[in-house]
Amino acid sequence: MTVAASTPIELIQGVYATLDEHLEVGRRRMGGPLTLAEKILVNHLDNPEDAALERGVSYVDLRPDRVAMQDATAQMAWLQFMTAGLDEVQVPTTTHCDHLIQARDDGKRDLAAAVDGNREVYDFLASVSARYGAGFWKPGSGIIHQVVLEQYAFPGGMMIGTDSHTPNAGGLGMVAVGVGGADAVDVMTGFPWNVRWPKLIGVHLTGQLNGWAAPKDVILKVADILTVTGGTGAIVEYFGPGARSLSATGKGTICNMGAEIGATTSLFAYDDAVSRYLKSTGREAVADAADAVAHHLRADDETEANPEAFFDQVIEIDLSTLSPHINGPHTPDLARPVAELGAEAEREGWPMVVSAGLIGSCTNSSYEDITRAASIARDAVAKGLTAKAPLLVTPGSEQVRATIERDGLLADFEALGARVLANACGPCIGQWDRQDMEDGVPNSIVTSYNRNFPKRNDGYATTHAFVTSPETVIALTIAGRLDFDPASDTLTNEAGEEVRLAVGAGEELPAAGFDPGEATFQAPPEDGSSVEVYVSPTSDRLQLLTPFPAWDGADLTDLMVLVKARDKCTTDHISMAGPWLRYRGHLENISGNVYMGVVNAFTGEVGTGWDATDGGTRPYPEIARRYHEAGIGWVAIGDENMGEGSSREHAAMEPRFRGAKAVIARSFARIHETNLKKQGVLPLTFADRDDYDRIGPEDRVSVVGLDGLAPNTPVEVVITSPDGTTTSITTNHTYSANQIEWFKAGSALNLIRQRTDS
Ligand code: MIC
Ligand code: SF4
Repeated sequence: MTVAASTPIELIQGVYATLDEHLEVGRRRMGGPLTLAEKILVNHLDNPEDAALERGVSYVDLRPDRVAMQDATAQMAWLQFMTAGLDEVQVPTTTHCDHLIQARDDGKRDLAAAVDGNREVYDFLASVSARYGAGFWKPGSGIIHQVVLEQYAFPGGMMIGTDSHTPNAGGLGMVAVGVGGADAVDVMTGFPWNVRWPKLIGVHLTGQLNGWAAPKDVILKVADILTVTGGTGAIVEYFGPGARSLSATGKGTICNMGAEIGATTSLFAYDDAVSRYLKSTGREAVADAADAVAHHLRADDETEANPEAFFDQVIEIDLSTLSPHINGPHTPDLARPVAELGAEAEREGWPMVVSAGLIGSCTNSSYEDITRAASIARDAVAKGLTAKAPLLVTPGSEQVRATIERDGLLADFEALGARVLANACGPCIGQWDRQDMEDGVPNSIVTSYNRNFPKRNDGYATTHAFVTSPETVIALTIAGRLDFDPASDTLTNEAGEEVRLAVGAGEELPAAGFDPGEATFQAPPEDGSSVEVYVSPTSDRLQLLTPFPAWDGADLTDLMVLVKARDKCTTDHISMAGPWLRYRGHLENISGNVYMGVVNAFTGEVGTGWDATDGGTRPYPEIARRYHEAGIGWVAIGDENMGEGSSREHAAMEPRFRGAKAVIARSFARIHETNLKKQGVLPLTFADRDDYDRIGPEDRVSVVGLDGLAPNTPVEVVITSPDGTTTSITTNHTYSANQIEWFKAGSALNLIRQRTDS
């Protein structure tokens, strides 16, 4: 298999060739017209005739067209793949270096420092990709999702990626889903990808954006309506005249941040805007192929005419009346119009002064985003204004960077005093060596990113992060205050005059075409078998994996409660990013952060708990290590939406490695739940949500009757309190029959090993 810098037209034609036949099967089986999501899913079913298609209930096997992985998750995925004993990936796969570059000075210097500091990891990823036939995008090439949008995504395709924002490619009409590394390894080793047949949420867009409103505001509004759990288990499909009025990259922004509502993915239909984008990024042949099957690359007309009959839930948004929004702090679904933020900040005591503005991330770093923000910068400079706070800009890809440099847009930002960082995630994932602020000082930042959990950007718990569109970021940074509404307020310039910022004027695509910039793609050799993949036994950043032991067939008895989490417990709370990204390829070392950010439900303290071995209080990672060394099994208890956020499977592998047997929560985020299952840890939910309150710090927990573990059958959990009284409670699980085999084998990977060995 050849893996190139873009998806070969033959692959795309192959996907389109089966549409007629498969969609007929789909219409017959589902009894009528299909939504776009259903069309793409049916066309990728391993077995369209027989798969059980019960929304939100049955599991199906799918055959994605591609796999993409970013450096922070790819390390663990490749380490797992290496143990499968195959010679080559079975599906086109790419590795992208974007998460490990720290923002400090400027793009050039930061990139050089990263190449130097991460050499061992980059060498590993480059060689492992070459060895097994995958494409490699070097550091500096850009953020995975922007590169995928520019090179690999195609309408009607399906891909999985080891990053929760993989749905970005939904902007081009692709079903693109974020998964843990073990799911990626299934597909890379030639097995189907197993997922629950999704529910469908339709978002009907009418009207047209105007004034300061941007595509970002659509998803900020949807997040407000659905909250961080409202999209769980669902694909969100956008349709209607308003959808067709948006640019392809604008659609990408909306799909990208659908990760924040827990959606499996989000999706737009193929239309003229997508065609224009494909052509502008050098993919005329893809646009022509899509034109030939265009009727299959949008929902059947009946679904738009009568959406309630086809979607489980329908949301109406009129773009003409949508006002600019800003969400946060601390959660991406706390929304309000920009005009109302000042009053709320005043009421809540959030710092009114903006201490930094950050533009970029995979959500908002397209050419159009940057042109809109740059036009505001230009206008501000012309009107005698400067930015009141530091402004940092990260271009999404080398192609975007080279193009905006050529078109003079970087200069517009620099004239306002902005710093342009490397084409990478940077401060979005805590890779920000922030010099202008100290920990402990309450401050507010505005970003065009998608996540804003505490400590996410600069590692400081006292930073309040608000997410909004790039144009609102730049306006609030110029004003230096949260209580500035660019649509109605004025600013005083150097000459003492009152001036108003002009609405941003974006260009959808560069008139002079894209400048590809530096060549940063490395194709694998024809035959990679002689490429050496080196992992030093003394490395502190990479460690070969030892398979987890299989289940011994006995019930899990007398487990300690290592941690009981209160409130939000995202993957950032379970396995922090920032400085810990360094250890993403070393399971033992990264386990040094396990549950570090969790709020202890018993004490309210962050990251510490009761150690049963001596009754002391210690940081969770230390207790976990001590339990591991003493061979003590344990459980973790969670509240709602346990494991919200990232796809990082470290949040499941670390507990597994340290001896977790089960995680019992009120509810789980999709990817985290799957990651736990894949790694052999039981994710259970309280049948009675109040049972969460029954669990005390010194209780012992037994999960019993496991030899009868079966789909749709509750699992009994017995809680023994220190005085010996026992309480039996009921928990539920979402295992399918096949997935139970993962638990029995000790991990899903152990099963793959058994199969590839035989
Ligand atoms: C994120 O935005 O949280 C990340 C970093 O991109 C993660 C992946 C990771 O933890 O490596 C994600 O969203 O999946
Ligand atoms: Fe990178 Fe941030 Fe996007 Fe995650 S959300 S992929 S860290 S830019």
